[in-house]
Amino acid sequence: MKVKRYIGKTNKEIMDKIKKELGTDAVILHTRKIKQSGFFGFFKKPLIEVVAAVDENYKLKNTIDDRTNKGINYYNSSFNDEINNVQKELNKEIKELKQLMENMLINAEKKERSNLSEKLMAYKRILVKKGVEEYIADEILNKINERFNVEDKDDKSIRDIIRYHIIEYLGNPEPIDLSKPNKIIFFIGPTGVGKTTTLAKIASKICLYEKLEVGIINADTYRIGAAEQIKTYGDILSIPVNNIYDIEDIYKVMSKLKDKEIILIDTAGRNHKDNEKIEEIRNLINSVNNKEVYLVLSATSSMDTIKSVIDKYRNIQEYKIIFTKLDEVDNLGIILNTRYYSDKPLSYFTTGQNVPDDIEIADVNKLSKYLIGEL
Ligand SMILES: Nc1nc2c(ncn2[C@@H]2O[C@H](COP(=O)(O)OP(=O)(O)OP(=O)(O)O)[C@@H](O)[C@H]2O)c(=O)[nH]1
Ligand SMILES: [Mg+2]
Repeated sequence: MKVKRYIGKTNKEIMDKIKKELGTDAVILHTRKIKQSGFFGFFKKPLIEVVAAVDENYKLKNTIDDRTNKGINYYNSSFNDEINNVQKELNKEIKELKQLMENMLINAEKKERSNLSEKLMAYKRILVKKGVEEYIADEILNKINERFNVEDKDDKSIRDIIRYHIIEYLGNPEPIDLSKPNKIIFFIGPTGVGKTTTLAKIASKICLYEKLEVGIINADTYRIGAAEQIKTYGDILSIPVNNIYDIEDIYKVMSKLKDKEIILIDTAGRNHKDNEKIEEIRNLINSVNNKEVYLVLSATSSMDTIKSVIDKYRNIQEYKIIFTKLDEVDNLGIILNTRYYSDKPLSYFTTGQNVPDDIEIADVNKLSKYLIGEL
């Protein structure tokens, strides 16, 4: 340490000197005023004494500290990067763990709610594999679980119990009621599901086996070729086919067909997203009495599509469901799902392109066997 004494008249004068000699790192240790000696000194301004010091190692230390700080900062920044990475990893793991725990809780809750015995769980797996939605399988099996002591039953009894329940859920099939005369039957539904083919199958069955007088109205004048397609069927079956272009045409055509006991009306395939066209069909249906409406759905559709079709046709209050193209799919669970979702009766299943053979009244018994893996 270097210590030095300075005397001057003003603080500024002394400070400038200290700065010059000791540098800006100097510190003031002590100051005092000194009276000047002698008689004349009494009238003079006192002088100022300042003792200043500087630590000669200070500069070196500062330089070292500076470098050390930089080192620490560098170390800190790479350390911080590492911490950030670890933090990110941890956050990711925490998120995954949270998800895992939530799933475990949901599963535990489900299990608690369903509390299915292993025997019923095995059937749940079969039903789901056959395309039945999980919540529907759960509902059916939970009901059984609540009512029966499944543990003391053999396999056959359990299978029967489940099958009877599925049959109940599928409901009784409701084909066309031919006991009342002058019926008007509408076939509606999305494009390409098999409305015209199904109408032709039903028309020929009624002609051939029921010996009833049948007339056909084609309201599908929208698609080129549709009129020809149905006219061809009409010609083969010797059934008159009349086209209608708007709702007023139906009055005239109906009077022409006044002697027919059954009138089948084919409608244009409507994109279920086209509300206006569905409204047109609804108006046509509402314009007549003594009718039955069949919504034709293809088993090859996805459940989401079927749900949205059913939602769009909700303003048509009474209808029954025909499922087509069963021959093209493996998972017939979609039929049980649709029945559950729409709460509308099933009527016919179609199983191929052959007219009139590939159609049957919806066989819920056979379907129930299939759904539990017996067929
Ligand atoms: N595999 C199979 N094909 C079928 C069945 N029913 C109808 N089809 C076929 O499906 C296609 C469409 O049948 P259409 O009867 O013209 O269908 P649509 O609903 O009238 O069609 P649009 O009038 O265009 O809306 C044709 O190739 C039919 O042969 C069925 O049960 N199984
Ligand atoms: Mg058609």
